[in-house]
Amino acid sequence: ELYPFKVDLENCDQEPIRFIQAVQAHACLVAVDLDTLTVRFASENTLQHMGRNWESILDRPVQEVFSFEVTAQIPVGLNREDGFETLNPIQAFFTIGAERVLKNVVINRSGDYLLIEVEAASQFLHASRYQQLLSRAITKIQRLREYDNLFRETAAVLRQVTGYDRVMIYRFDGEYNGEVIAESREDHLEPFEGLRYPHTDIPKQARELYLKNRVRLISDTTAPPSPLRRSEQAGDRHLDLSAAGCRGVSPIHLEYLGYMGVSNSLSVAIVQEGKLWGLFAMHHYSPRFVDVSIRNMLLFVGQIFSGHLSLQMANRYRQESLNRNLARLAIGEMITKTRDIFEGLTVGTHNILNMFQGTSGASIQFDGRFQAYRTAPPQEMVNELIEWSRQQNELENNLIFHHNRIAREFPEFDPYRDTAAGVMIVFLNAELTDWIAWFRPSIPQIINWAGKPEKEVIESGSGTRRLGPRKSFARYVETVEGFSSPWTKEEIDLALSLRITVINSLMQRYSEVKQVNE
Ligand code: BLA
Repeated sequence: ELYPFKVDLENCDQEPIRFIQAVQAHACLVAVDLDTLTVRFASENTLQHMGRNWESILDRPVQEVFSFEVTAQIPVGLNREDGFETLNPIQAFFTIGAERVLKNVVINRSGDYLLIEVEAASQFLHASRYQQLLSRAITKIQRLREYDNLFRETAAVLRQVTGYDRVMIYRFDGEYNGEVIAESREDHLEPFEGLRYPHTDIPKQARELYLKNRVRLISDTTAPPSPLRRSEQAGDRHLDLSAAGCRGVSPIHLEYLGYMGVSNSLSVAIVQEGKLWGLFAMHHYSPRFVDVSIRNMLLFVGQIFSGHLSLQMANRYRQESLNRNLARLAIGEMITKTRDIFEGLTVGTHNILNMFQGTSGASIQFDGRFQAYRTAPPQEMVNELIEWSRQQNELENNLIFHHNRIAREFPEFDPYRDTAAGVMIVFLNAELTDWIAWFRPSIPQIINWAGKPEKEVIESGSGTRRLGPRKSFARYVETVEGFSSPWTKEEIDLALSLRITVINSLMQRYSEVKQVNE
């Protein structure tokens, strides 16, 4: 069976997509057992891509199936533990019918097997043209100095060099929900920029695959996949296709692309510090095959982009932390000058209401006095929250509490979630009776989705009914609703250093008062 796992919207994070025993039509796959160097798996479409039907190559030694250009790349006596790297692609001729055809061969290792893929080699891609495209993309990216332009310009240059209809920069947040932060598209296409999508649209196991295999081509969403056939000698373990570019695509994802009207999708992982930061996500509205050399080029451009991004982020971080420290010091001076913590924290150009992006309100409790600013929830509610937060173990350094969806932990806050979905509290004294609290609104969610919310159920081939996109959309709203933007580590650190500044300014004030009295 092609898809032994029945996938629906509830279980798609469990779907073993590495083990889908089929390949996409644009390539064929042959798996060679490392111990015996014989073929144990072959996709049904080998005839079309390498001129031999799958029955005739199963259980044959690899030298009988591939020419010397290919077999020369396979080291003799390769062990399970050994690393394996060929320079992919290998160009080799195959006799297909009456013709000799030049093909690209890609070899990867999968446990005890070598996965050998054979696919078309683009005749139009001359080395000089390739060089030109690559250098254009890289020069452009490296010239970009403004963090904000980086994304839009990169999308534009990628579309220019690849000819895709739509190129998006898709960025993940801390929970792996995603946002299209920039795009370049054909004029007649509907814009996706600014749209957010739930983490369930790219399930965990799919995201993990991107760390191993950073380019994913889905060449034609309408082409029937080619099933993998196995030799009797292969046992009954499924072959792990993680490393294969032509790995068959999850039926639910094909359905999803279908709703978007997309025929082809190419994505490239952007990795920062070992974690998936985002994707270059490209769509084409007709099927198209992209040569492996171009895919490798995009992989490389992705790496350059990623390096440039780290650099820009570090610059931006340095600038921001400078600004933050200036703001903190200005607040400290204002407390000293006004001799009033309430005024000092709130009246100056720099104040606690503009210190953190997106602050909707704040409250201060000091020395038995309480003040609320802007849209802070009512005093008695805030007091209850403070009381509750004091008992939380996760009170960092015993001084700070923060949450970006407080109503989930403390349901009494549910009525205030539009303006106070997120909260950060910093306690000023060890008794936890004096504090500053910041509130953040929930992030407005754009009610638009890649699926079609109006479609309720989908009739699948076998007569079983699957949950359609509306259900997924409802879940999307549920997963993203009621969150504020997260409190970052830098913001938490800033709140803690503000605390020290406030205490120092207060001490300075008391010592002055003391001096005057003496
Ligand atoms: C994979 N889902 C993906 C990928 C993207 C998205 C980019 C990577 C593969 C690709 O490039 O097509 C999602 N694509 C998007 C989003 C946009 C886009 C959000 O262009 C926005 C503009 N997907 C679902 C649900 C399930 C699901 C509900 O929406 C599960 C029930 C599964 N998505 C799913 C799977 C994959 C995937 C299994 C991996 C496909 C593969 O690599 O084989």
